Amino acid sequence: MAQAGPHTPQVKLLDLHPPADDFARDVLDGLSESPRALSPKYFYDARGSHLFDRITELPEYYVTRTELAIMEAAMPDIAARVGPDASVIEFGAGSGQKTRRLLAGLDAPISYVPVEISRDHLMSAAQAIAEEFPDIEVLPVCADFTQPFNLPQPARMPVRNLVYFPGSTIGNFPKPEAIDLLRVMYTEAAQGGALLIGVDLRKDRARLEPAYDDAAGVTAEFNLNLLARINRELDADFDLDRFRHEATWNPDDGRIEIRLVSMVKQSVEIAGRPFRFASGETILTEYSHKYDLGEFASMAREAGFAVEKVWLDDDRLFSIQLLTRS
Ligand code: AVI
Repeated sequence: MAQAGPHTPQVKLLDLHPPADDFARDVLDGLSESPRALSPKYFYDARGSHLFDRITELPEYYVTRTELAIMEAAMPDIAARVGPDASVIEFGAGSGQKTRRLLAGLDAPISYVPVEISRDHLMSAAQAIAEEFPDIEVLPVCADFTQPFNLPQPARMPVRNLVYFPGSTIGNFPKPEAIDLLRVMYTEAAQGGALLIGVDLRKDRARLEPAYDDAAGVTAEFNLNLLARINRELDADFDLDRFRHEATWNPDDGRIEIRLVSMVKQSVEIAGRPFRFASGETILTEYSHKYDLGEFASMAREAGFAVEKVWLDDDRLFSIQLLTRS
């Protein structure tokens, strides 16, 4: 966590004590299912987070740079539509460029409320933002944002809440869960509030698959790190050379599906329990849904939102959308 110096604004944590993940239980259960599956939330240990940062800079991974470019061009319009004295509630602790661009570009936002389950990550990100934006009250909340939660009260009353969910992370949730999450955002936006969300769009297989299976092998390493993490934390003996990364576009369900494929018939031991893999057997590790604009608008509508404005890049790869409570 960042150390507070003599001139560093203090940020006050609202700790809602989310229940800790049970990594061991989830891994043993997920690998006992048919087909086998592991949650993508477990990608992000220290090594996985570092690998994800590298993914965002890959030439094939258009997502991050396209969203930033849209944001850059749209910022004056976003600021005009949101208006002055908003409270920005970010789902996830963003200390990245997008959050900074938003806070710098809005008209005098009064508070910034990052909501994140990892306390350490939350506090270091919140402290960094507080140092950079001394005029914005930073009020971190430690909570599981998939469930409704209480918001802290800023010292000054905001005109409206702006929930912020960039990166197309919404795409990593199965569709019914994505709609449930939009409903939580609707609740947190409160009366008169809005949601600013990054949504990746449907496009050709030829563009999508390399974005999730890059030539340098960083996404493969990111996926395989999940097995390395199980080895490190759960006393397991996965041989990483006997599994390979696979990313395939499923046009029917509109999603990239990421798996680990056992390259041989093999047995692996995890916390004393044997797991037998046939040659070619897979472990599903992630979905990354891509939506068309009409499909996402109807999901938003199911959660109570109306689409006020969509900003796109020239190639229509990605969208930033402003949804308002209807
Ligand atoms: C975090 N999330 C939006 C990424 C995505 O594009 O679905 C995760 C990712 N997985 C592999 N590459 C990127």
